[in-house]
Amino acid sequence: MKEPAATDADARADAEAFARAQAVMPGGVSSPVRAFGAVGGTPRFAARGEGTYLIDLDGRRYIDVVGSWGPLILGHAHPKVVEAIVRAAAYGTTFGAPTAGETELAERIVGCVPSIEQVRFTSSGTEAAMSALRLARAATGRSVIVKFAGCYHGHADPLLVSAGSGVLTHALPDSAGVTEGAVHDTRVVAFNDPAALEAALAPGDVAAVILEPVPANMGVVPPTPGFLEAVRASTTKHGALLLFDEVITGFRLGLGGAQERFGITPDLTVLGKIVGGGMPLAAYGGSRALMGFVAPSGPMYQAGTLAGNPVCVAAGIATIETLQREAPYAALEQLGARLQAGLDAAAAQHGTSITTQRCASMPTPFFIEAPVTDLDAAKRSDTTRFAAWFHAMLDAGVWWPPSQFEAAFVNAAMAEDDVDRVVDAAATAFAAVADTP
Ligand code: KE4
Repeated sequence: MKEPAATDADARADAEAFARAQAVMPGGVSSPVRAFGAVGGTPRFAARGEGTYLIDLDGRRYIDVVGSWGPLILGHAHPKVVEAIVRAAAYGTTFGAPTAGETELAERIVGCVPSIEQVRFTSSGTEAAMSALRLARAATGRSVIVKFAGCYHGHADPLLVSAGSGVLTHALPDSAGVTEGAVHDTRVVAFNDPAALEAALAPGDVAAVILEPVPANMGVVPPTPGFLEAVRASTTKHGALLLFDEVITGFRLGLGGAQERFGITPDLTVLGKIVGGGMPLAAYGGSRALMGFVAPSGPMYQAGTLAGNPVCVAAGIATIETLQREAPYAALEQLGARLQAGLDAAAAQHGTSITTQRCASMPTPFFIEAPVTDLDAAKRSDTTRFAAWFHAMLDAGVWWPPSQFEAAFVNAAMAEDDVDRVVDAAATAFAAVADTP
C-alpha cells in the first residue's frame, strides 16, 4: 500500500496550524527540533499515532521512525500503556504524596539496571541529568564536570556548551543566556578520544564525566572498541564519578541499557524517554551510598511538584512490564540491521554516498563516506542532501527525524514489511536527490 504523496502545497492544514502556532509560541513549537529548522519547509503536525504509524492533520499516514525521539519503543498508543494511563488518571492525576506505584517502578528499574540500587524520579531528562551532576559534585566535593562534544544531556546551563580551545578545552556557552560563569567548571573533549579525556582528568579536580555511552545526538556514533573501558578506567584512576546518560539507550539497547550491553558499570545513571512510556517521567540512580546524599536523606537538594507522577509511573510500569514479558530486543536488533543494510544498498544503487551507523534499533544514515567517530566527523556530512532526502521520505510516506544529527528508531510495532517499505521509500528518495548539488 503506497502512502499518498504529500507536497507542501497539500500541507494546508499544517501550514495553517503552523501560522496559528507561531502567533502564540516561539517558533510555533514546544521544542526547537520539531520546527524543521534543520531541513526547511513547514513542519507536519501530528494528529494521532497508531502502532508504527503517525497520522498528520490532513489524515496522511506515515511510517514513524522518530518515535517521539526515543520513548515509543512499543509504538504509538500501545493498548497496555493507554489502559494503564486511563486507569491511573481515573484515580486522580497527582497527589503530591508518595504512591505505591513509584515504589513498583523503582523496583523494576533497580531489577533491570545493573548500576542502580536507588532511584529518584524527575519530570524530564534535563532535570535528571542536572540533578545527577549536582549529586556528583555533592558526593565528591569537586566542581568540574567533563562532557563530550556532540553528546546532549538536556538544556541545563552547565551542559549547554561547545568545545573551547586550549589544552583543557574549557567550555564556551552554546546558547544565549548561558553565562561564562555557568560553564566555567565544564570541560569538553572529543568523543572516542581516551587521551583527551585523560588530559581533562589529570588535574584531579573533576567531579564527574558525563556521556551518552552510545551517542545519538550527533547521529549514532558508537564507542570505538575499548573506549568505554578506557573512560571507566580513567575516571576511577582520577577519583571522578562516571555518569552514563541513558535517556536514549536505557531500555532501548536492552532492559539493562548500554551498561549491560557493554559490561561497564557507571557510578550514576540517567534514564528518561522509554522509562516513562511516553509520559513526562525521567530518573537518576546509583548506589545506595551515592543516592544517600539526595534530600531528604542527605544534603543535596532536588525536588519536583510532579516528580514520580502516578499517571506517568503507570505508563512506565506498563511499558517496562511489556518489555520484560515480550522481550522484543532480538527482533528489534534484526529489524535495525535490515534497515541499515537496506539504506546502504538503496543509497549505493542511486549514487549517494552514505554511512549508516547503528546500535541495536537506532540507525543514522550519515550523508558522508567515511565512518563517523566524533562530532567533527559528523559535521562533515552533506546536510543539504540530507534535507532534500528527508522531504522526499516524507513525500513517500516515511516520517524520518528532521535532522542529520538525530537517531531514527525502529519500534516493536514494526514488522519486516514495514522496514522494507521504509527502504523502498529511501530508494525513491535517494533517486530524487541524486542530482542535489
Ligand atoms: P528531556 O529533557 O528532553 O526529557 O531529555 C534531555 C535529554 C537528555 N539526554 C539525552 C541523551 C537526550 O537525548 C535528551 C533529549 N533528546 C532530544 C533529542 N534527541 C529530545 C528531543 C527534543 O529536544 O525535542
